Amino acid sequence: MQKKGLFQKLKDLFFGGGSDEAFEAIEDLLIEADLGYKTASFLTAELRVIARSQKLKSKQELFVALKDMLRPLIRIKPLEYHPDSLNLYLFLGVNGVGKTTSLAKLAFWLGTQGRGPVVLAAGDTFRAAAAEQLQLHGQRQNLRVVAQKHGADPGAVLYDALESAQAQGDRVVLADTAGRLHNKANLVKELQKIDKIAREKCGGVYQKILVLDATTGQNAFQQAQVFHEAVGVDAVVLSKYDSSGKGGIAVAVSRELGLPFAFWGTGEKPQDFHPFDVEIFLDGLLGEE
Ligand SMILES: Nc1nc2c(ncn2[C@@H]2O[C@H](COP(=O)(O)OP(=O)(O)OP(=O)(O)O)[C@@H](O)[C@H]2O)c(=O)[nH]1
Ligand SMILES: [Mg+2]
Repeated sequence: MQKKGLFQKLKDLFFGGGSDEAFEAIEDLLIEADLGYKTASFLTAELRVIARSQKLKSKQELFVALKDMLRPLIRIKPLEYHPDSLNLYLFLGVNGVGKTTSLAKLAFWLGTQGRGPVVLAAGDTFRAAAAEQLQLHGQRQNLRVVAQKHGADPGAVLYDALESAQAQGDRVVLADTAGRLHNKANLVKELQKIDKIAREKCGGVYQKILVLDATTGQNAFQQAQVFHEAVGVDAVVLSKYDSSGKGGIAVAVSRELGLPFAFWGTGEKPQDFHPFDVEIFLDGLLGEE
């Protein structure tokens, strides 16, 4: 992962200790790092107050202060899981963000934690070959896949998967969804139907996992807003963190929408999936001191 953190960029800047220009430059860097205008200006204003009151002058001091301010803003949440009940994780996100891959990675991760048995539900009935893609993941990990034909009702697929998991005593259902329908209103309506079935039928832990692509910047923020408003999001997976120099979008999504991050994806293989770690994240975002 070749990342140039904010601190290196800060070092490259002309820096007249504590000047207005310096704070403007910091704000620009934060915006550039995908923290969004709102969070960037909030942080810069706070940093200015702290720098004045504590008489911070050096880049090093400002860096530490910024890191201390960011730390509590990032929400993280371990995956909710109950060993004695069914655990349903419904994967949400726009097309191409990494839903299906993240779902397969979570299946693998659950296996490493001794959790399962896991069954996969091919809830993306919209995109041709989506079910086949999931079947392939199922084969590779030796997991059962519940699927129906292309164009089937995704709610019915989920219902089937839950019923068969309950009948067979499976512990986990990982359900895929379509990232794109004919339009946004359709997508929202469809998700609300799926959500209703999940709530009524699951009877155990039910978590909606939103996948956000770390490389898409501010766009990811808007996606989070749409999905959260539509059905409510319980936890976020930050995918493609390996290809992103920043991942700063996690700060804005945490602070402005209050959504917690559970995992990040660092590649295409099943094992490229890790619980979200704030310190590693901050080091990646800000760079080493
Ligand atoms: N480098 C990298 N690539 C990833 C990661 N996660 C997913 N991908 C790749 O991103 C592409 C899209 O992933 P999918 O899992 O198919 O995305 P999706 O959201 O299910 O897409 P749709 O089904 O079309 O809505 C694939 O080529 C994945 O291999 C990641 O963490 N890092
Ligand atoms: Mg998919």
